[in-house]
Amino acid sequence: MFEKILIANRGEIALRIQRACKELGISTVAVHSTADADAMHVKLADESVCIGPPQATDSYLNIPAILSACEITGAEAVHPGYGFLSENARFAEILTEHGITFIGPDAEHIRLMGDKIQAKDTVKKLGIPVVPGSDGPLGSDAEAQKIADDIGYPVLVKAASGGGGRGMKVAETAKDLTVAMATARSEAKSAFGDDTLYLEKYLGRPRHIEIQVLGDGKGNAIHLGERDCSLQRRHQKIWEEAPSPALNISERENIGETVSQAMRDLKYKGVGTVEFLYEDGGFYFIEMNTRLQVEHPVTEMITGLDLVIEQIQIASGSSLPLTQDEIQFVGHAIECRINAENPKTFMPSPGKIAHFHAPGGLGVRIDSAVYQGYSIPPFYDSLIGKLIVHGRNRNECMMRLKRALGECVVDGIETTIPLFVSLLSEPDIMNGDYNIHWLENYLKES
Ligand code: MV4
Repeated sequence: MFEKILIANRGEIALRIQRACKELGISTVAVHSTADADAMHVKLADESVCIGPPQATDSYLNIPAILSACEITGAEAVHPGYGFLSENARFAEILTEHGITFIGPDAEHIRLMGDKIQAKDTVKKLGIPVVPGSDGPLGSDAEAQKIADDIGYPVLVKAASGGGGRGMKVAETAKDLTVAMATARSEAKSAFGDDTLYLEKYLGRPRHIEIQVLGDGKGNAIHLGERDCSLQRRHQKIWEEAPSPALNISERENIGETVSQAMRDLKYKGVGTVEFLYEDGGFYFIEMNTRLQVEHPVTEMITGLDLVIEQIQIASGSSLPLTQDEIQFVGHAIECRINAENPKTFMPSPGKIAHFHAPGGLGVRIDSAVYQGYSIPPFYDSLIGKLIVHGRNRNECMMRLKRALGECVVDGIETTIPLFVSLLSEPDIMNGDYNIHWLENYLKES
């Protein structure tokens, strides 16, 4: 096992990773920008290294600075968290070349899943259901027209280097397709330096359901059930829950086993998330994330596993400690993302937290790195904490969530807490009856 891990991240996830390290008896190195000198992840680490100015490109994305910090402190492994360098295959390779362990999948798998066409092609061959569409990159307009005619309109033009909703265009008719392709091509070229496109049947009212997987890189892999992440605005999830209100036990077992088998075949290492659109009882693969995700705690709450501890043990060479039949799903969990934003306009609201009180009690978890008197810097994302609530069933979980939200005190800045209080009295939310468009429609109407 490692003696010292460097955590190449900030905020709540840096703390989350430190907690796992401490429970494993591993000492921690924090890195931070000059804007984060007072941040909690720096205060709680065993050691810290300043790696640059506030802009993330100069600090948290600065590979030479992070390598130097490993060198100075003698860290043997790096945990990238989410965002920043977590899905940068080149970073994983460079660490390996320097004899430092990247806590995550092999660079080859990060790169494979970063190319959305290759990812889809690979998982399809491994038996995972995908959205009907072009097999491979789009060529001429005429070729695209033919594929679209075959699968039927509406279709969605996507960028091979896109993901997370960037560079997508819907075409309702053949006439729209020419425009959609031209627009998508030029947007993809300037955003990713790659104008490779592909085409899919457009699903009109799907849910976003993702399967959590865990592999040891030796051909063992299990799934930890799904998370329903349909409640989102502009591709930013705000509420995630497990299990999905839409699935029954056999649907879960079927998709879970299909995904696990594919991960065994790939010899996938570490945690991963296989994302699906779910509509009319069918699953359609869209992307795979090769990192720990923001919403991993809902899975931890219903399985009792610590995903970060699992990541570290697997990175140090351990085999999967559990078989699929040893995984038990207990109760229901919901995560609310508490952002420093106006709850109606979602305008960022950085500044000083004048008063802070975290909720508590049975089944209530807060993952946050803020404290009373802390000033939220304007340079990074606006997530200031996650409230995760567990109950024996969805109803108990919702009642507990309402109670916990009522205990929260975050004064001095605006937060998304009032939005969650409103959502809890919406019949569709109470019934679990929502899809990926529900929140944006609700915000338009209210
Ligand atoms: C789609 C889709 C409908 N049909 N693909 C957006 C992010 C990227 N991961 C894939 N996305 C979508 N792909 C087909 N064929 C609708 C979306 C989509 C979406 C997906 C998941 C969560 C939120 C979303 C919001 C808008 C669109």
